[in-house]
Amino acid sequence: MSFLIIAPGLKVDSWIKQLRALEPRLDLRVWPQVGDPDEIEFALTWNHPPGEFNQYKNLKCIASLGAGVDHILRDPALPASVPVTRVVEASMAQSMSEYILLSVLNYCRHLHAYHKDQSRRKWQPRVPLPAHKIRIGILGLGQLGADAARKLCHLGFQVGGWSRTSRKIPGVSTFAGNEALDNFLSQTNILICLLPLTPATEGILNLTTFAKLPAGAYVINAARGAHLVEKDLLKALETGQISGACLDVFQIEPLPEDHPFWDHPQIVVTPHISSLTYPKAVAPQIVDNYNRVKSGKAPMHVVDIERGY
Ligand code: NDP
Ligand code: OXD
Repeated sequence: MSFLIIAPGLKVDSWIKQLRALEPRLDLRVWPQVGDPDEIEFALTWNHPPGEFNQYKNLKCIASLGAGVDHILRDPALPASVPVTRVVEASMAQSMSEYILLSVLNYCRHLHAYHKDQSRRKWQPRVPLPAHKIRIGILGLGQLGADAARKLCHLGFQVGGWSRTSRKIPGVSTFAGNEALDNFLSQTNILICLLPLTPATEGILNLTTFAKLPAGAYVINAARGAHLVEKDLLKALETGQISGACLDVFQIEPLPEDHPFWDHPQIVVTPHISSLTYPKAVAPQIVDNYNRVKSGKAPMHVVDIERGY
């Protein structure tokens, strides 16, 4: 049973090293050196070329190299009967929570402004926004959102979270479904997007959503670039409805050199690093799934293709 890594543009040396360390006899191939396509039964992938999977007629599992699967499900020619899995890993939730805490505290303690002051040798103290007065709203209460919610609660913030189905997290006010969205937004000073990208969530960070937040709210998007209507954010910043944003993901990545976000004084840009997939941490669950599939068992962490996550 051959294992194919198909991740155009990504360095996969450390994946190969970790996979081989766990399974020395793995018949591992790296796209485009595929060999006989009929031998490929397991594919580990990130941003595969659309239609690619159709030539592997014995494929039994398509494994995302990350937590998100939008890069797989957007393929209109995706074979319908092959299970798609994703990464679920505690270290990814920890890493994302660190990024969220950093961004929230950066905003509340005005660090972004102090960086600018420092470059001008300007001494200008600002009053911090106290955690207990700030209401944070997290879109998405899954592996990542729930962890961030818990950690923000520990710091003393008022935390709310929105999900598709109803969730319970101690100390967090939870909201479920589209009918609860407006109420959730009206109570949110810092809006954090940790949703999967699906037809239902694409473009959710738009002018209509921003208008439902209290004036001057802050936005953090660490999910997918297509959640944000970028021109709407620029408009909302101009009117003051949104006071600033921290963005890790973009419609086009890498963010084009001439993109207005780069120079915007109220936007913090990071290059899709909020939670990286570390091969050493994740290879065991990939190999475990490979072995499950090999012995005829269903893989773990299968996504619902219809639902989109
Ligand atoms: P999960 O699948 O564990 O959680 C998704 C959450 O979103 C769930 O709470 C789900 O609701 C909610 N949700 C989905 N659709 C809707 C909807 N239509 N309305 C309301 N809520 C909805 O995902 P993760 O937490 O593991 O990851 C989230 C995303 O983060 C990934 O899909 C990926 O795109 C992104 N990501 C970004 C990274 C980066 O470096 N920037 C790194 C890793 C992930 P319910 O609980 O009811 O199912
Ligand atoms: C992921 C990501 O989905 O890194 O894991 O974006």
